[in-house]
Order: sequence, then structure tokens, then C-alpha cells
Amino acid sequence: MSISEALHLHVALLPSAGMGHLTPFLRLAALLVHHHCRVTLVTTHPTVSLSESHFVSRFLSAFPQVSEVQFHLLPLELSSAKSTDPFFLGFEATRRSAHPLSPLLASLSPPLHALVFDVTLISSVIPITEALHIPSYILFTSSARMLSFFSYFHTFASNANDDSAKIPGLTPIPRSSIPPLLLISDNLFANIFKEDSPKVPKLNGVVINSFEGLEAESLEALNGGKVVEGLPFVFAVGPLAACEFERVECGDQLKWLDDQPNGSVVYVSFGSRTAMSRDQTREIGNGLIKSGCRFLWVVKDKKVDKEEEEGLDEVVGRELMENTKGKGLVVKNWVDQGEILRHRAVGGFVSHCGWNSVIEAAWHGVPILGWPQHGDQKINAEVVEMSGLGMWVRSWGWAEQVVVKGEEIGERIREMMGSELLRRKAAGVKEEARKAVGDGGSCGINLMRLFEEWKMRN
Ligand code: UPG
Repeated sequence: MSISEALHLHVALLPSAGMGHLTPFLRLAALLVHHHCRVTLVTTHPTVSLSESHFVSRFLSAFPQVSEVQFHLLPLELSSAKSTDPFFLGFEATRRSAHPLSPLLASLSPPLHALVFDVTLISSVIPITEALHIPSYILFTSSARMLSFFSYFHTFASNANDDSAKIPGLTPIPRSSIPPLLLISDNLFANIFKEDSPKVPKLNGVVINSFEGLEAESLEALNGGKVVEGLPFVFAVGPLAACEFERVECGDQLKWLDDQPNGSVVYVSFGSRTAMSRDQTREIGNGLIKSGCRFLWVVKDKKVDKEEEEGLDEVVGRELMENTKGKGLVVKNWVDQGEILRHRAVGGFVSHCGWNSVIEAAWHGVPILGWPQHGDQKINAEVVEMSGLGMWVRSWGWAEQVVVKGEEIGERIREMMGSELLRRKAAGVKEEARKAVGDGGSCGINLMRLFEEWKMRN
């Protein structure tokens, strides 16, 4: 199919709660617009965080050709929700409010060639798309390794005491890497997995922000029919790189980076929704100082940005803040991560291994010291290690299991920043990432295959 034929395709995108889910959806939307697809974005109201509503506004201003359809969530009865995590509650509110999506999607003109929605909405959206005969695709926002686990979950759950998930075609996932909530019954996150995992074969396809050069094993297993029988094709269209509309003013940080030598700065950030305990935050500060490296450290005190109240002196401690002076920059606001990782002064990234952060580090060839905190992050950290993009310390456990001491943090940061081998391997992953989006690369090939499929289905 020539690109111009994509002109006749109309696709709606339906993301779910949190920047980690929204970001790849809007990057995919930008990519589809670039290929002349007509795109409708279903925006949920209210969003959980301010970052999400700002991000959507910036996107819609930058892409006036994208139609917005507003989707208003019903208030969630908290006593029945089985979670207190605001983002999980956001998933659940979206699932339970899905009913009005039916007339909303049916009224779109021209009729949709596909609806691409978030993985957390499978059970509530499939009955709607089936009734309307709209092809259903998810954009899986995590790694292909995590997708394999998600698709296999119902099989794993029926052998709940196994010491690892032995997914056909994949290096086994040890029990210690499995999101802890999935090992406890009857909580919201586990219930979504239980309900949705067996329904993956009902989808027409899965779009994923990954690429062969990073995740050959999982992508081959998924598309080779090994993981679970009847899985639809997985279209690896990654890496979905940061777009211009995402740029935010962070002049001071970039100016500070401009004054630092090449590769000398370790960037520390745990994504958009991970708040560290105060004790752990202070140990990280001590660790950064002990590492002897320059640093740019993004502190988060609350899961949801609207709830951030206290300043750095309260959260990090005045004395520690004083001690960081001249050694690094500590901030407590939304930063432009894409620009930071792109900067020549950044030589390493202490990351929780949220999948978007992993992809962004891969895109810029920045080695990762993984410190997974919750959810899919240990499974993603395994990808980081297997691909050569970085290392992770298994003994650090999940968030709040232990307080990792500054001494050890400093030592590991020194190890990452000093490793020529890691630098070389991360540069290799960057090369693969650029190849994937270059002429004749996997991103373009899979995208064209997806367009063909969309075209054929209507
Ligand atoms: N980001 C910024 N500036 C900040 C903080 C974050 O630009 O100050 C961006 C970052 O570049 C990335 C996104 O926000 O694009 C954060 O996404 P990610 O790195 O994936 O982390 P989370 O926000 O923690 O993402 C959630 C889950 C994670 C999962 C991901 C995708 O916590 O475990 O892999 O969603 O499903």
C-alpha cells in the first residue's frame, strides 16, 4: 500500500489513566497523522493527573487535524474498587464507564477502520467493538516480554506456586520479577489481569512500542505462535520517539547540563507516578553525593502531581540540599526527559524501568541502572539487562521492601557510569533503535502491514 492510501483510513485511539499509558498513545497518534490517517482521540475526563490534561491540550493544539471526542467518566464507588492506587482507580473508572462509548463510536464519520485502546480496557471495550463491527487493537504500553506474560497470565495463575513463569519461547520469568499484586488474589490489578488476559486472542491485533533490536526473543515468540495459541499479530512499531509537542520549558536544567563535560552526569528519575518514601529519598541523595558523579535528580513526593505540596527542603532535607550544591541539580517538577536524555552531558540513567523511560534511553543510547519499583518494572529490567542497555540490582527488591542505603546506591552508580562495556552496548541498542525507524526498518514495515490490514477489514 502506498502511503497516500492511508489517507482513507480513520482510526480512533482510546488511552487509559497515567502518563505512562497516555504518552505512547499520543506518539502513535502523531505517527498516524504523519502517515495521513484520519485520527480521532477519545479523551477521558477527568484525568488523574494534571500532567495528563496538559499533555492532551498541547497535543490537540499541535494537531488541529485530530478530532477530539470527550468521554466523561462516571464517579467510582470507592468501597467496591479493591485498590487505593489513584491510577488503578482511573483504569477501573474507565472500564465501568465504557457504556456510552458505543453511541459515541457509532456516530463517528467516516466509519472507523479500527479502534486502538489501552490494554486495561479489554473486557469493557471488546463487547462494544464486536457489536459495532469495529476491528479491535490494543496499544500495549509496556515491553513485549510483559505482553507475553500478560497473554500467558491465566495459564500461570492456574499453576500459582511455580517458581517462575515458563512461557514457551522465552527465558523464564522468575517469581520474584512478577508484579507482587498479581501474586495476591482479589485486588483490582490482579482482577483486570484475570479477566482480560484470556481475551487477548479476541483482538484483531496488538500494537507495541518496541523493536526487534531490543526484544527479539519476545517478539519472535509472540509472532511465532509460541506464547499462547491464537494470539493476534503483534505489530512492533517502536521506538515511538518523543515529539515536538511534548517539549516543556526546562531551560535551567539544560543550561546547567550545557556546562557539564560529556557523559559526566547521571540522570535520576522514577517516571510520572512513583513517589519514594522520605527515608529512601534521603538515601538516594546521600548515594548521589557518595557516587562522586554529577547528577540531575528529579524528586517526587506524591504519586499524583496535584497532591505535591512540600518543597525540596522538606522532602530531601535542608542539610542534604545544601550538600548537593555544586555537585548536582535537584528538581521537583515535570522535566523534559527527552531533551535531558538527548543531552551530550548525560552518561547514565537511574531509572525505575517504566517502559517509556526504557525506550527513551534506548533511543538515545543512555545506559540504565535499573531500580524497578512496582508492576511490570522488573520484567522490563530483565529486558534492559538482556539487551545490554543496562544493569539492575536484584537485591534492591520492590519499593518499600527495604530502604537501600546511600553507600550501595553510590557504588552502583559509579559502576554504571564507569563501565565502558555498558556504554558500548547501549550505543549498539541506539543504533538498532535508529535502524528500526529508518528507511526499510521494522517500524515502517509493520506500520504498512497494519494499514493493509485495516484497509482490508472494512
Ligand atoms: N516524564 C517526563 N518528565 C518527568 C517525568 C516523566 O517527561 O518529569 C515522562 C517520561 O519521559 C516518560 C513518561 O513520562 O515518557 C513516564 O513513563 P514511564 O517511564 O513508562 O514511567 P511511569 O510513568 O511510571 O509509567 C507507568 C508504569 C510503568 C509502565 C508504564 C507503561 O508505572 O511501570 O511501564 O506506565 O505502561
